[in-house]
Amino acid sequence: MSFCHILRTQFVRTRARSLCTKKDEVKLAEEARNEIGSSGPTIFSKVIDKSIPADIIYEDDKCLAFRDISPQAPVHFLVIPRVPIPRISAATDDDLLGHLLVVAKNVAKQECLTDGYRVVINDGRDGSQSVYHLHVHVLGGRQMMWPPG
Ligand code: DGP
Repeated sequence: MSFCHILRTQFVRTRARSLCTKKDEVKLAEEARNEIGSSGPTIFSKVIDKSIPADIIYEDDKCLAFRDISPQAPVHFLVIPRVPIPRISAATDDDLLGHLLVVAKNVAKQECLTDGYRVVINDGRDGSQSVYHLHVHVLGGRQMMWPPG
């Protein structure tokens, strides 16, 4: 780890302590670690290469969908590209983003979410992203509230 990375980690931790609750601090520290490693593999690379178990409910040559390990709704799955794009703001203007949404819609139908569902992409610190491998959340099976927290 370079000196700059250590400084950045300290900065994020200090900011977390002054602004946030303990729970937020833990999340920000985790994010800092992920951000430092954002050009490298995340836990989702291990889901893709199947070196860790996941409940995969759809896959094709560009992406896969699997159930979230910490579901926030009766149905909660993630759609991720096979290529490790760290976050949506780092994505290029190709058709991959559209494909992820098409797959999200098709798998939502497969999961019988006929009364609707929510599609979420968290980006970066303010978006509360914790895993720096682009992922589309699909949540359904209960009434969603607005505005989100
Ligand atoms: P986000 O905060 O938007 O970066 O969401 C990351 C999501 O990833 C979070 O809802 C929990 C989920 N997640 C993290 N690690 C794993 C894992 O190893 N397996 C599965 N299935 N989901 C994971």
